[in-house]
Amino acid sequence: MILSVVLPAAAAAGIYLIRKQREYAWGWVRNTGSLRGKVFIVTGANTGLGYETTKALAARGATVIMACRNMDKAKEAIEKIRLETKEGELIPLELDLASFDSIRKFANVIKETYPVFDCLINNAGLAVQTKQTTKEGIELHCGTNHIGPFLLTNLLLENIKKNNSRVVVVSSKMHERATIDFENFGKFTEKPSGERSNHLYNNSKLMNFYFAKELFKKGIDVHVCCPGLCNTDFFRDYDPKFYHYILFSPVILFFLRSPEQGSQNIIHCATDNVNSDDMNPDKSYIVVNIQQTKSKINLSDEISEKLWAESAKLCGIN
Ligand SMILES: NC(=O)c1ccc[n+]([C@@H]2O[C@H](COP(=O)([O-])OP(=O)(O)OC[C@H]3O[C@@H](n4cnc5c(N)ncnc54)[C@H](OP(=O)(O)O)[C@@H]3O)[C@@H](O)[C@H]2O)c1
Ligand SMILES: *[C@@H]1O[C@H](CO)[C@@H](O)[C@H](O)[C@H]1NC(C)=O
Ligand SMILES: *[C@@H]1O[C@H](CO)[C@@H](O)[C@H](O)[C@H]1NC(C)=O
Ligand SMILES: CC(=O)N[C@H]1CO[C@H](CO)[C@@H](O)[C@@H]1O
Repeated sequence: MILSVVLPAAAAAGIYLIRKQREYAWGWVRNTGSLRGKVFIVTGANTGLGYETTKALAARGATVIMACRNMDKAKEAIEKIRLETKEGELIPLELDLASFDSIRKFANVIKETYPVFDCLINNAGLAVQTKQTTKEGIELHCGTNHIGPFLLTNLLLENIKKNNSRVVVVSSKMHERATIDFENFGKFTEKPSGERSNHLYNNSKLMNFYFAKELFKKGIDVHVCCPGLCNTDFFRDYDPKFYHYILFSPVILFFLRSPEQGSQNIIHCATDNVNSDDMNPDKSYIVVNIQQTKSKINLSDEISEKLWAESAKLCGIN
């Protein structure tokens, strides 16, 4: 009788403590130094990790250019942030990473209005279940998660070099079990048989790492990170049902971070004076737990150079 109360209570207390321990281990950006006068560009700033990053940067006084594909959502996000902080400046600006036209327009506006900025945070990204393409017909994961940010960063590269701006690439641990299929670069391919997970997403996140490596080789102060598994809108296309929550409850309890927690690695990459060499993507560093931990993959120069060339070809730049 007593046991039937004590045991569940003890189990609940145990789970709670483990969860708290996990949250502690994930870490938190403790630096609250002012970012007044600093300009950050955050893609996908209206929701999820981009939203939390934007809010935290603004709270420290930064100017944040919120690069969003939907201006109504951007404005709603600003209203929401303004309920929490009046600091900083929030500037919504239209950017659809699945359209070269939109990317070029956005880059031109930045060049005219904010030619000097401190940091470009390539955060926007997605995973979908169906066969979809960008405006130019590029497979959607490759197009939105890699090619779009590739073109955007390249269009702004002169500005980045001139002011020694930092570039943050939000990748994922999912890159570790991925490949870059040059035969079908930018094209849809079927899942390998027996796979349930999204290979196209994994592959696009590996492209993020190779992209960061090439930027690093060009002398850019680039930081690549994984935010961890986070409770954002990211899974919207997977339409989670209540039984998924039950089925995945151990994962949720022990691995799922809040969006605010997940944004910590991104904010850390964007604001901390981390030694640039420690962040060398050539050493395959990935930021998890705020400290740098080594990623498992070996980023070959051959692949990173080929990816750069193929991506440039696809964007029609040189
Ligand atoms: N959540 C996780 O567990 C997790 C884990 C590892 C890595 N990541 C990475 O973290 C980044 C942020 O994801 P999140 O979790 O914050 O997801 P999210 O809540 O779905 O937010 C994604 C953001 O990207 C924007 N976006 C999507 N397609 C776009 C396009 N074509 N042009 C411009 N913006 C576009 C979305 O805009 P709309 O609102 O208009 O759709 C949204 O603002 C992604 O790169 C993702 O790969 C997430
Ligand atoms: C995608 O990455 C995850 C995590 O590394 C892995 O478990 C999964 O098998 C990968 N999927 C494919 C199709 O490679
Ligand atoms: C990584 O790749 C390079 C060349 O592609 C190779 O020379 C090196 O031995 C590899 N390192 C590991 C640890 O596999
Ligand atoms: C916005 C801005 O001016 N950012 C930086 C540009 O570079 C100089 C030094 O090179 C920095 O002092 C600025 O903060």
